[in-house]
Amino acid sequence: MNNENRPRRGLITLLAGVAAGLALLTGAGVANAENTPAQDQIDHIVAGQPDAIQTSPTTVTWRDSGVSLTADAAGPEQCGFNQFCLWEHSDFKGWMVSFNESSCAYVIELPSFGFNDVASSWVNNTARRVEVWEHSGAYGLRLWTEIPYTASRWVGEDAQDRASSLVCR
Ligand SMILES: [Ca+2]
Repeated sequence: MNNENRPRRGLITLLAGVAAGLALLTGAGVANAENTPAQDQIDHIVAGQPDAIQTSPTTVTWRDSGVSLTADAAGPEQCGFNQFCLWEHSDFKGWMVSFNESSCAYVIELPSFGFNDVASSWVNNTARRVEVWEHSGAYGLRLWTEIPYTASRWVGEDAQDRASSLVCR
């Protein structure tokens, strides 16, 4: 039974990807199209957090902290001045979450920003040293440390898809 379902699930995933591509090509004017995967993710986050607002077709911003989560920010240059950023995939691709230096006042909990256990590459454009931890509350393993004004296009097999919290030093 499970084996019979598998090809169909693959097809649905493929079609969702095609739909996302079409939505990007045609802009936001497709009123009757089903939600893109990005929009589904954004809807999910916005529904659960009053502080989070959608600020573009592919971006959620948290009003109090200025943290931003975006599906359309490939490349290390997308991480702004005085920001540090994580990407879902290696080579600065996939979803990107960006933090301002003001986020450093507390332990940053990645689950709050829809980014638990997904980070694979990063940029640190701040003068702060940023530690990245396996679990919430800076517990578990310290997966990597972001030296000021450096970047990594891949955190490595052992560290990818595990980060749950950040601490600035
Ligand atoms: Ca984790």
